[in-house]
Amino acid sequence: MRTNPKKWLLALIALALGTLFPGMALAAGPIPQETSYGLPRDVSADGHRIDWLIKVTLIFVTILFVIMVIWMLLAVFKHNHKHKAEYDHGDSRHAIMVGMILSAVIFFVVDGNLWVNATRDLSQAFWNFPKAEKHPEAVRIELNAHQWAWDARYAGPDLEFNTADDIVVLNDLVIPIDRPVIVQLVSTDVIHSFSLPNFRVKMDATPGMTNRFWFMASGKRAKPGDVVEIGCTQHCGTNHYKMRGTLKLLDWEAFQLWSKEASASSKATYDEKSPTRNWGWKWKRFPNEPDWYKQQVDAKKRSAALSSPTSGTTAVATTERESN
Ligand SMILES: [Cu+2]
Repeated sequence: MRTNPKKWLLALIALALGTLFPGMALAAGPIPQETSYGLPRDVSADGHRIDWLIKVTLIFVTILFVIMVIWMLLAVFKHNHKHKAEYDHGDSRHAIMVGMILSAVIFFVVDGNLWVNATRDLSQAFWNFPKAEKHPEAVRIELNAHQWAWDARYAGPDLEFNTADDIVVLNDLVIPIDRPVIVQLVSTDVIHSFSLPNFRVKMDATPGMTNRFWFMASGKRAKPGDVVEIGCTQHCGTNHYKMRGTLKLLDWEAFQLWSKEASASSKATYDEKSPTRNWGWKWKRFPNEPDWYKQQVDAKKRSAALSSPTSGTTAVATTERESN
């Protein structure tokens, strides 16, 4: 019986679609739940980009795997004792051309797809810091990795880092949903790696460097009160396993309330001699990063000016200075 190539192609396409569609159905439906198989549940705005790359690459390599297995089976069953063996070194023009064309197709389709889409994802999302920075309600966090915990710091109401009203937490972070979170990450001892599997985000904490990344929880994929895991993905010593933290997701109002309370209690217990409190730094401005502090102060002035009875003159003054 002859194998029908059309039938095989259809079977492969069906397999490919079957792998793709469960993910798509989840993305469009209700908030996905954690399962004990597959990828960790995605709660982020951009994690689906990484998942797409993984799924498509899985489909490509599955197709290649099936083709290779069929090819080997054909070789086993077609070339048997019924005919005399023919030897060649594989250096004929035909053999070299087939090898090169096949390699080129795999390289340009599988690796090319990864390269083009990963580059696009980096520029549109993961390395698109201006997108996060221009959001007026973006949350900034300073993160200090050390053996064996994560110290995190939020600026507090004075909008300045390393002051008495900073919120300082250990291992358990809180962020708002649908607001970008920008993190500056350092390490005080060895290399650690801050990992948020549910956001498809990971960044090394390297001694002597300030590394940055940003991410955002999506209201379409997570609900307020959800808690996801933080892990260290760089083996960093005996108690590496202890660097498990949590990230709690709140809606914007609840987050503001939490910040207010956490800042008040941090301020009340502030001890300037405590090394666990005073490890922060002035928010580092990377090239082309707008002056966040100035922006926030200006925004506060603007809203104060608008709500005051003599708003006219102050608002004009602010606008004039901006246009200069
Ligand atoms: Cu670590």
